[in-house]
Amino acid sequence: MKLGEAIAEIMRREGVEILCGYPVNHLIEFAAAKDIRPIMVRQERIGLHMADAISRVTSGRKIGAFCMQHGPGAENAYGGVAQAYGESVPVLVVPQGYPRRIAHIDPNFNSSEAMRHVVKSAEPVVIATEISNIMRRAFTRLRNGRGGPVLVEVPTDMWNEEVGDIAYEAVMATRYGPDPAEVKRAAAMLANAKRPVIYAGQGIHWARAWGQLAQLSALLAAPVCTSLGGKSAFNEEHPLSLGAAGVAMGKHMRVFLDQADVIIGLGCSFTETNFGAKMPKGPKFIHATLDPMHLNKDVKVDIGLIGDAGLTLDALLAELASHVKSPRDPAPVAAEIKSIKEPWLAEWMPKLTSNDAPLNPYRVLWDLQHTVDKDNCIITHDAGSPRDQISPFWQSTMPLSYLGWGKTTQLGYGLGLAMGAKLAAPEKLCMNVWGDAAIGFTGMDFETAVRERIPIMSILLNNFSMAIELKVMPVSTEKYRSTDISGDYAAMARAFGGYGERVTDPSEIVPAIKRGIKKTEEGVPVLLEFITSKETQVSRQ
Ligand SMILES: Cc1ncc(C[n+]2csc(CCOP(=O)(O)OP(=O)(O)O)c2C)c(N)n1
Ligand SMILES: [Mg+2]
Repeated sequence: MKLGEAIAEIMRREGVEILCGYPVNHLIEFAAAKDIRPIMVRQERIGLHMADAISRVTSGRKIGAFCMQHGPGAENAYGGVAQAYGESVPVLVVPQGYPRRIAHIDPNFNSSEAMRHVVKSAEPVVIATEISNIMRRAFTRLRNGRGGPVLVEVPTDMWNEEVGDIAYEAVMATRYGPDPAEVKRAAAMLANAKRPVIYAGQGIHWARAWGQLAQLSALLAAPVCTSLGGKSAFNEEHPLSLGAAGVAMGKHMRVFLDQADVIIGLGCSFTETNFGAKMPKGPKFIHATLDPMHLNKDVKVDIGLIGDAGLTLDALLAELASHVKSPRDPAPVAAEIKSIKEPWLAEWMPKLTSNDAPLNPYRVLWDLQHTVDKDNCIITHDAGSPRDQISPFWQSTMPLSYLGWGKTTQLGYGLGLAMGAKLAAPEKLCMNVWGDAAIGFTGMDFETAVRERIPIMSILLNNFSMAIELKVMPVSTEKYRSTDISGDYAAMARAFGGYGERVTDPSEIVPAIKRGIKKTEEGVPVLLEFITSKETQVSRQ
């Protein structure tokens, strides 16, 4: 067997069904021969974002994979790899490498070296017959511990080297759990807390520990908030939900975090970021995370629980049973949440239901939320104001129905996520919400959605501006119009063979969404371009 065939065969045995990529990388041909569907993108970053979503939507049960050319392809892919790294998402990345003869000669881009700081591990193939060992290491890292891109670089002069027969079996995914003594301390601290708050991160999604999270909340009558990455880990329509933290959030989350005496972070890194909640100084912190490197990183913790969020929650629940005999009454906490949330929401209602034209972006997203079947959709935001306009108000109801992100915030990430989500969950309505700056980065890949038959519904909030930068760039805006942008993106979508519609009238928002959904059901990718005001108000807390 040739090296390329062996890699494709190993990927097949590992359950990889889709290889996102861009030529030249000979793995594309070897994979296609093994019935692994290649998805060809228009630029590398998008392919990584799609592979990322395949892993996310399946909680890593299906590993997303991406391959690209040596030199320009690898150089151009860097951003996508870095984004997956920032988000701790497992993705198999297989760059083609320069021929070994010149792989280490300036100025040739050497992926295993140049990407080392944005991957979980990077290994070049040096001896072809080692491929089973190399891929075993790679898949074991992809399936175990905290996620991240794992890179295997294949020098282009090696694809056809003979490796003989391979005896490769899919690797195991195993879990590890916290120190029982620390679990005991955590249970006692939680049981005695007067105002505990649960802060859930994306570790809940990877561990599929949604049920245990809900149980813990119910047992303690403890409110639950999430990071953006953890959004949808807890039903946000539940009376104990505080919503998700981002640049924007609901007032109730801020109040509860600030008044907590104990905050337990579950499956989160507590990373300090503009795109998450600022943690208060007062409370005690229990930190449950897969990665010990997270402990005491940005938040000083009192108790550390290292391990899989599901195992941690199982252990905590078992231990708590002796402290809390039956679920506590949630009514007082629920009433308090409501008493803060309702007036906050009422303050926003004029924007959420605005009849203005140009449209208010909050209104568009409010109508979207009330038109789609929320239980059967996957939605993601982008960088820019659209994120801050959707994240506090969109109440996700089902696990992984919202792909939140933002440790690093690349404009244009959302489109690839929506496309990857649709590939992994074809029965769901998959959407990305983005602004006109974001579409500038990856809009050309709407053509990929059309060509590869990936019927997503893309919601574009076009305000002909980088509105989020208006306050940052007042002089350059005034003198040079530096924050202005332009474009007719509905026309662009139609030019690519998709369904494109520009919406300017508030009464057309819902009918347009319905037309869009119908088109996706017919297999046609949709871009709804809503012409919006340069809204800059954000629910910062
Ligand atoms: C790759 C990249 N470059 C720069 C930024 C910084 N940035 C964040 S949002 C934004 C402008 C967003 O404009 P738009 O998408 O139109 O949303 P709006 O705020 O206008 O609604 C910029 C420049 C980024 N997030 N990603
Ligand atoms: Mg804009």
